[in-house]
Amino acid sequence: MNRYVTSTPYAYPYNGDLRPENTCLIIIDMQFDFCGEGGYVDKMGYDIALTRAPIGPIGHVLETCRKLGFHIIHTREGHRPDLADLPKNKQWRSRQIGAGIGDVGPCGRILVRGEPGWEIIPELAPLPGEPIIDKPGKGSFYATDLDLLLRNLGVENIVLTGITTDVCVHTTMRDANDRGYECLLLADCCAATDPGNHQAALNMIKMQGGVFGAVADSASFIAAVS
Ligand code: C5J
Repeated sequence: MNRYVTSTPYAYPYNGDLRPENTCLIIIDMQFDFCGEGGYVDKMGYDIALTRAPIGPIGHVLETCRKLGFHIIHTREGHRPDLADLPKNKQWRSRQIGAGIGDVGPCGRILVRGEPGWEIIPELAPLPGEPIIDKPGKGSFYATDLDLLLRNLGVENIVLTGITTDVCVHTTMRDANDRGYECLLLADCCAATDPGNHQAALNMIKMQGGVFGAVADSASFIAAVS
């Protein structure tokens, strides 16, 4: 039986083959550093109310996916404590805006593995058995084994959620699309540090008949799979 999510610019997935066995929910970087008080985004001066807004909708999607047996993968952006995997230009730029990666902040060293700010928020904490991908970059495939995991699991469809829409979520979606995965971004399960950038990122996906995949909201996804 074919199953489609009501989405734009086309009903997702393109072939109607949407099953827990071939579909993975990816939750990107729901860490204190991106949506917690005193974390990286807060230190940069952006409004964490924006990046906290998707917590509730992601929670509903996560609960549904767990109940139905979908594959679930979490990601965390962060660097080794000795910063050996931190490009110098990334560190330099972060210091320009007053939130130096690797420097000490209210949530420990910013974006460093093992520090309080780097942890996933408790509302969306991974369950034992749900893989966590630790990535040094914005994309979830670069310098990680995500592709290997997805191929071994038989995943064809990826449902993207998390923060931020225009940076880590978009980089991951573009890379996944190039690798042949059929991608759906859930708009209310993502956020950017600038609402205009969030909207622009959604618009980009929908160009050219869905150049990177499709966009839906969490209610449409839940309705389609339930
Ligand atoms: C950023 C991310 N925005 N998770 N990281 O630096 O999108």
